[in-house]
Amino acid sequence: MTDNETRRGIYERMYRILTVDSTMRGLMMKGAISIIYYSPRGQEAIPAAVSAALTPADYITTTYRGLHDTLAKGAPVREVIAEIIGRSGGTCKGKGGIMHLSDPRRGVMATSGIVGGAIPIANGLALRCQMTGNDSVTVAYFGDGATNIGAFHESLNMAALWRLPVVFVCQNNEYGEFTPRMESMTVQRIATRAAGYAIPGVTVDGNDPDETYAAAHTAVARARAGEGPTLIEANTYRFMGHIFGVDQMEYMPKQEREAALANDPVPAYRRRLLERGVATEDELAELEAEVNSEVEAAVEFAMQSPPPDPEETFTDVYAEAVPA
Ligand SMILES: Cc1ncc(C[n+]2csc(CCOP(=O)(O)OP(=O)(O)O)c2C)c(N)n1
Ligand SMILES: [Mg+2]
Repeated sequence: MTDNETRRGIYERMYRILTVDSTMRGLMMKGAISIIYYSPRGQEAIPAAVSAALTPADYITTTYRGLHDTLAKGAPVREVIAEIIGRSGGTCKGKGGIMHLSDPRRGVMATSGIVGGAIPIANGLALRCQMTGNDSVTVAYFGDGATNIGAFHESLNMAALWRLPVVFVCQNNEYGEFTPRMESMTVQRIATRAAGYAIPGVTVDGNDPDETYAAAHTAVARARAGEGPTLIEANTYRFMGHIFGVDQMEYMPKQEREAALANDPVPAYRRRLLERGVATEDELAELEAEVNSEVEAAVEFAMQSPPPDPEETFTDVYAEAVPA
């Protein structure tokens, strides 16, 4: 059972993600910024719930569509927005952008634009923790399409064999770019792929934060106890097309998309919190007002932050040479 404080924390993360996402799209639409942007709209519940099962010392790796994962892990909104628009105040001084966003101080260790590319990196982080007796757990977030990639299968095999403290979280949004999922795989349930590696595979409604939290909590506890990895398939839907504004979503059946939009996880969870007496209308309105101000101030900070100095081109790129 998810306790009430955890639930309010999950809703706050969901609302923050929603607000940052709609703000970014708004800035693009009015021409204030010009960026490549992969909207996580519709997928808010997954990292909001998974993060509730993590500590600040735990790690994540993610993908280009990882704004929600990054914010949910606790990266500050102002530094994240500055990073996405390429400003020096960003988490990577504006040199990473959305495709390579990281914030190691908050456990956001790597973002990859290579589909499946950050999954083995999660194994590496977990291996280091295992070898040094550090009890941090690493969550690897990736999409449904990534589960067709060799790196996914190799990573599950290795993590299973070495009982690495990893939780593999597949955000199954039913599309890989413009291709419906079932045109690229034969398995109905991605979680069944775990059986090939003799690890637990769990399918959850990724739009239901309580169900997702329960599965994440079990998987994180298992990883932390040295019992090895879990594959969680969190079913959801991508509301906005692959790259925001670039594709018009003609390949997504209208009815399918409308049904998904009607099942928007953010207002649905808000209703649940009110219905179950987890929070009052006033409390939620206050929380939302605070997040709105936070995001407004973050945009101001980011827009005023200068672009990176050309001098920065060669900093943070290569590791310092280790003396022979
Ligand atoms: C190895 C590799 N192959 C192809 C691409 C091109 N590509 C970028 S995103 C994407 C779709 C991935 O779909 P999925 O894993 O479901 O993630 P989603 O975008 O739905 O979050 C593809 C094929 C890539 N970036 N890397
Ligand atoms: Mg997908």
